[in-house]
Amino acid sequence: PTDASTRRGAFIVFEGCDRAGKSTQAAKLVEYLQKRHKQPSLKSLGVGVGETFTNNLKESETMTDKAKVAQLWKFPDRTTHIGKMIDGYLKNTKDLDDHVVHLLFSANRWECMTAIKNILLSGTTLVVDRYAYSGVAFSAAKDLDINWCKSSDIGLLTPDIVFFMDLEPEEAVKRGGYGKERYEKLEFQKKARKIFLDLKDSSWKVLDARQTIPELHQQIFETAEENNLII
Ligand code: FDM
Ligand code: MG
Repeated sequence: PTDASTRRGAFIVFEGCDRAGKSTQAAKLVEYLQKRHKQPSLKSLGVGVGETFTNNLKESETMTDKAKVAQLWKFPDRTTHIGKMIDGYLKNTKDLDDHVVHLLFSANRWECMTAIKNILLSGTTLVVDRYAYSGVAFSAAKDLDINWCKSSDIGLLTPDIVFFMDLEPEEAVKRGGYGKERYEKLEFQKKARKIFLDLKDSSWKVLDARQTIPELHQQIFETAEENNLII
């Protein structure tokens, strides 16, 4: 039996190329975790055996409670000072050296590490849309040395599981095409996907992202459950 009050939250990452469905599935997983989470019953707390109680939580309390169960995060986090520099680069309003951009993406993770650690330790599960694998795949796709790319992320918290949403970039293009951001180009995405697949380790679950949204969602929560990541 698991106990939300003593157990740390799970660190779940979604990775993949653009338009593979990461954001959709990450949001659906968070919603699933929040809905399926059961409040400890009053009885189990040793109160009023045999009596009935009504749940009179206000909407605001329910929201706070949901955020305590699971939260959705995303990298790059474009809201920080570093994130704003990254955003300008991706939107082509600012040019930066490839090495500098790589280090900014990495620093954007580092600046969140204390917060992430504390949230996990408080028992909240984090579902994170992109992480250090994206950092390596997209920078190495520009022919930066792969070991140099990996080095700035050494020491970051390791995810419990990585769902890699695998989709051929040719298929991704058919999904309404890419936007206008710097990396949203077919040849570049193909290069990044190859590098992603070389980064696969034992924490990875590679999903065929051509499946429907409900099919993928089911595979994802079942896999999370099998891996004991759901409280
Ligand atoms: N990206 C994302 C990187 O190049 N390095 C990183 O470390 C991360 C987290 O940023 F093309 C790339 C991947 C993508 C772009 O990401 C913006 P979103 O998920 O589309 O916002
Ligand atoms: Mg994008």
